[in-house]
Amino acid sequence: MNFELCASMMCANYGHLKREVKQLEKGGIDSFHIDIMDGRYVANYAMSLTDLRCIRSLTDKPLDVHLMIEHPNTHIDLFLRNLRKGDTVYIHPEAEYHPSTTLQKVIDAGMVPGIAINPGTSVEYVYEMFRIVDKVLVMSVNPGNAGQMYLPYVAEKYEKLFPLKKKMGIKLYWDGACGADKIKTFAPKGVDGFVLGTTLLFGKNRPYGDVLKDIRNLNI
Ligand code: S6P
Ligand code: MG
Repeated sequence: MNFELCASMMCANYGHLKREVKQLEKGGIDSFHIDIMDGRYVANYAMSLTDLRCIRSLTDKPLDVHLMIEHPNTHIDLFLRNLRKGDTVYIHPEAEYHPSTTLQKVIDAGMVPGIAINPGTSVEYVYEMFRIVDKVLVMSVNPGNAGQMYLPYVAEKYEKLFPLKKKMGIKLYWDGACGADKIKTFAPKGVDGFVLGTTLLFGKNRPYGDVLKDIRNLNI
């Protein structure tokens, strides 16, 4: 069965960033997930614009940029001008007064518009935005850190989202604590892609290609 695998680059080894990108690419990763944090919307700093630029220059694969920053509208141009057409930009709707205006900027720049929904944010709160976004990043941990525990109540939100995929023309992506069990259960139900971090891909002392091959060979 077909699903996308995205590498969460905040979990990569920054001592060898180029090698990491090349090995992930060779191993068959579909896209690179770039977690940008501002220390305000979430209490952490992960990747920066410089990291984004560096990874953008190392690969022709798509990037998906997950902006965990307050008022992304203020800084969105900085990111858009460093991306290529077809890259994805996710914003958190709660971080913006007028999220649709910000999303329109993403669309006008030729990027794929997305929203990220926190575990505590309801489908109803973001419903109208489904009319203009292509991708929905469903957080199964609270945003801010890698290596957290899966929050099982998110599964119920997915049940509300699956019937909306066709109706609203959205694709669903999993972000947070993604293990093989989650891919096995949720890919057949309709999750289109999975962000892989420390739970499944990084820090395992196994070649990325082997891990990715095992995931593609899961019996689903
Ligand atoms: C969290 C961030 C995520 C994580 C990723 C880590 O704020 O948006 O993209 O980097 O989920 O994966 P894991 O398997 O370590 O939870
Ligand atoms: Mg993320």
